[in-house]
Amino acid sequence: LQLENHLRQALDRGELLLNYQPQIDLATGAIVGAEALIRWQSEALGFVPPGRFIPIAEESGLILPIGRWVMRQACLHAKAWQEGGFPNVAVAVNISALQFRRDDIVATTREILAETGLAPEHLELEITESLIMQHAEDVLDTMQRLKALGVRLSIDDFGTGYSSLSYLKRFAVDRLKIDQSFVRDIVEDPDDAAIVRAIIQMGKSLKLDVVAEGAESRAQVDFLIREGCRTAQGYFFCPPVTHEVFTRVLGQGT
Ligand code: G
Ligand code: G
Ligand code: MN
Ligand code: NA
Repeated sequence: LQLENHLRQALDRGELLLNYQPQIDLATGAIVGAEALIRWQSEALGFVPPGRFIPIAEESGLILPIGRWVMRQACLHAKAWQEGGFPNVAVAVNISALQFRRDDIVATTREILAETGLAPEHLELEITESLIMQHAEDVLDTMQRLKALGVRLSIDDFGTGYSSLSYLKRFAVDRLKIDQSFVRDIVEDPDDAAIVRAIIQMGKSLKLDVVAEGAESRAQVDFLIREGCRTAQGYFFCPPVTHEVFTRVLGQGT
């Protein structure tokens, strides 16, 4: 409850900020996007990791105002990258299941795009495979209305749930993000290698872009390139960094 009370004030106090992790086109080495990851530097509690406060934000409903702030801030930053000479860098935002079901996410997204002037194709919404697996009709309907706005949809933590192929087609998603738990051991573990290979192939057949998460070593990246994965993010390339640092990294072209 103490954490919840502090979190309630964190937005007003300006204690939340976004970090960005570059997404790399494996064929060219170019930065093609960035995932926004929230950080909380609390005056009272010090640094609180998102793994601790996001669940509380979800239980308390605070994820709704926080989620809107994240999306607005990410769109403003992406707009700044584009005006700074990087017209093709998109931003990906994590969306909680609660935002998806409880907030009018379609209206929120439309308003924020209008307000910030970001082109919809430069905004990607990451939803988890577990949300999709609940396969409620209204989730499907919301996804189709978001697609109609022109934003991109990706499935986060892909491989940890059991979404069927027919589903993936029906849902009109653009990208699959291979969960980092599979990428971690691709070099040593033949089962994980087989899973990652299968997801990449599935992406090709269904014409979905595939992003590998959590790439930490040259050997993992080589494996991904060999198997035809298009895009990756991970400590091997760059950890999540502040907006200022990300802008500098963009300028260096790595
Ligand atoms: O960033 P890591 O940096 O520790 O993030 C931990 C977890 O928090 C991840 O599962 C990530 O998806 C989630 N997360 C990070 N930022 C956000 C956010 O803005 N909104 C939501 N809903 N989850 C986030
Ligand atoms: O759940 P989601 O995929 O949104 O969360 C991404 C999480 O992975 C964040 O906590 C982010 O900081 C973390 N992350 C990013 N790159 C790497 C990496 O190379 N290795 C590991 N272990 N974690 C990473
Ligand atoms: Mn994510
Ligand atoms: Na993930």
